[in-house]
Amino acid sequence: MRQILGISAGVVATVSLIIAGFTFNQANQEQLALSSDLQYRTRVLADSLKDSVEPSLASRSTSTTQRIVDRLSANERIAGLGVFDSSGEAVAISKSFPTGLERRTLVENAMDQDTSLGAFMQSSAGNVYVFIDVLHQDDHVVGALALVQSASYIDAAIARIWTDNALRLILQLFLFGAAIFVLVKWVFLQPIQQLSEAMRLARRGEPVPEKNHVSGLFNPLNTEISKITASLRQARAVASEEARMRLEQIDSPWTAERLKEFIKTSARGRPIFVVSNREPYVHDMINGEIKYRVPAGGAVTALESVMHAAQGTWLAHGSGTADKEAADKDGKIRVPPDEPQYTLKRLWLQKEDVDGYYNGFSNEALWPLCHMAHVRPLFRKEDWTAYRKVNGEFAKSLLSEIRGVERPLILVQDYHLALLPALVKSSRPDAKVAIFWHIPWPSAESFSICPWRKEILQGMLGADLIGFHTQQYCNNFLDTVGSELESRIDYERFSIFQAGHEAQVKPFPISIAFPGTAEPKTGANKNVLENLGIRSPYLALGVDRLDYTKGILERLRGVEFFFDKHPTYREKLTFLQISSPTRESVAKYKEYSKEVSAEAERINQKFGTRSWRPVVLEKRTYSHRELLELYELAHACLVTSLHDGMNLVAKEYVAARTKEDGVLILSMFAGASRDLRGALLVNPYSAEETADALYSAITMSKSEQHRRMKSMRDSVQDYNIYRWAAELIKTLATLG
Ligand code: ADQ
Repeated sequence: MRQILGISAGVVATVSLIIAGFTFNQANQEQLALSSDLQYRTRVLADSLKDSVEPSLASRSTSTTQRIVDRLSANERIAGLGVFDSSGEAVAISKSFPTGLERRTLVENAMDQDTSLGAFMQSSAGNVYVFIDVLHQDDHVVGALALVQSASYIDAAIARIWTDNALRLILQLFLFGAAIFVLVKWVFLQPIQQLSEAMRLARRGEPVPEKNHVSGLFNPLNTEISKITASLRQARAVASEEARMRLEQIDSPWTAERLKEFIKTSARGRPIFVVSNREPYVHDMINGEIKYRVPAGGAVTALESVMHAAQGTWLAHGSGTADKEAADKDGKIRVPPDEPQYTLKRLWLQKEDVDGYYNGFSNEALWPLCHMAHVRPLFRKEDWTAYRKVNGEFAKSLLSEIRGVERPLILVQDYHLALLPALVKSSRPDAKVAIFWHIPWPSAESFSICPWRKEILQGMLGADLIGFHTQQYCNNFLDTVGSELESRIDYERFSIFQAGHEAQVKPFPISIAFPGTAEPKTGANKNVLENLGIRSPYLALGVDRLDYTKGILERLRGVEFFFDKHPTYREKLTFLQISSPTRESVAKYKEYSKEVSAEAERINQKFGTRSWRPVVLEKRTYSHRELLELYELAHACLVTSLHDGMNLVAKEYVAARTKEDGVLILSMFAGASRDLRGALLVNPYSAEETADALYSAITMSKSEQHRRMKSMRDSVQDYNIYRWAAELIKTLATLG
């Protein structure tokens, strides 16, 4: 619309300028013509009057002259008539002679030059033409005749030209404007919109309906669009065929494309449903505009690929400030928003339920219960009630989604939804349900302190498949079930049988997208460090959510120990800790964040100099790109979690080290320590071990760095996120 208005305004301005130019010219010519005509007529009239006046002036009869003047001025075309003697004094003057004229000067000038003179002047009677003719007797100047003719009709004629043309202009503008509006809208804009819709459909491989074919001016493009659609379809078929062929080659790396093909064959068209607390796309209201973001995390990347392939439904809690506005009345929205592939169904929860279910039971009870980080779990009855209620709401929503869908495959994510598998299976035994537990599973003794342990286990055992990151967590789970419930455990098959239902327990070590999704590589930007005030030759890095399980305080003590033990490295090494704030409404997390700041400050006070801070603490969420730059610049990365299901930062660091150097210092209590054998393993509780590992990392030979890093990169590439998803789906689908 703005473009149409812009074009119309441009045309209006141009037409107005042209018409104004023409009108100006026309008015000038008309004025010139009328003026010369008046001048000519006045001169002829003056000449004829002169003959009557000259004799009376010669006889010096004032009364005769006056009579003649009165008689002659009765002519209605004459505005004034006067006779003057040789000294310029009026001898006789008509009553109607206009006042306010500079006639005397004109009269004197004419007599001095002995020639007739004329001029347009303003007078009491308006615009007039004054003509002075010199009177003679025997070739001597005896006086002058002043003839005044009204010229106001010329002004009126000019004004009429301007008004007529202005009216014509308004009419033309109106007609032009309307014509342009219609022309641009119907002839250009509408076909362009049709064209862009046709291109969008073609890009997505969907048929372009007849109504999207443009006609008229753009008609030739229809053929081109058809050709593009055909080529795209062909390219997709070839890519699909190639991917299918690659599937046969066991050694080829797992990619998003390979995963898609794999799912098509292994799921055999069975619809896939993912259920998680967190949604893959969050819509927020920012400065009055709805914007979406993708929350960080490996699981989202993997499950996104699954959803792209399966085109299923993802059910999650709608937590964004504009989630409701962005979704339809059922809470559904097609995502990714730029290129819809699957449906995200948002579930709306009451704030007090979220407090109890998420902040309370999930994060203050189950999280510390499953992590051995020596933070006491808080078991509140009301949190448990909210947890059960919300799990019930998820079940209700999911059941309504799978109504009428035969043998759906359901992937439940994480410890927020432990009760969901049994709730779903009791209504839909034909559904195949997997639950993947992203955090550790503790020992049977540790778990036994949970007042609602049996209900949680029963809920999980409703699933057909229960996945953990490591074999150790699977073992712990089997032990826990063995000591808490009446059941039969088959240690050969790693299955638990209860009332005729089998739940298989299996490790699926989660990973990252490696090789990563195509992001242009620009090389590390050293300004990043300069901006943080880091100038030391060595950089050690930590990247975590500000969570007490990540061992950030213990890591800082390890760094302190390092500088105590190796003072020569002061001012040569900086430890950069990037920590994104997390779960800020939970008291323990607020406290932890303060403690981390205080500890960093204390160490900086102890060793810092005018130009160097040993610890740089950044408390904010970094973008993927920014993290990648830091991973590329860090000589060592410290992942010293007190306990961690897997830890993706360790794998991200390894993936970023394309030159196959750098050293990973990894907690022996992180699941990743099972996969990344090239890391320097430490007990995070020992500051001395962390300090020693840091020293080894900084002094390690290039060849050893290369040997260790290469083995870790090979391992992440071999078991990347796509393989994780493929194994999970394959195992679930083959369960029946
Ligand atoms: P998390 O406890 O969140 O995940 P982790 O596996 O390390 O831990 O994943 C964190 C993700 O957040 C990484 O992708 C990392 O890049 C990103 N991240 C961390 N700090 C950041 C910051 N400051 N700015 C930006 N991004 C940041 C849980 C379990 C883990 C398990 C995963 C997946 O606790 O053990 O590996 O799920 O199953």
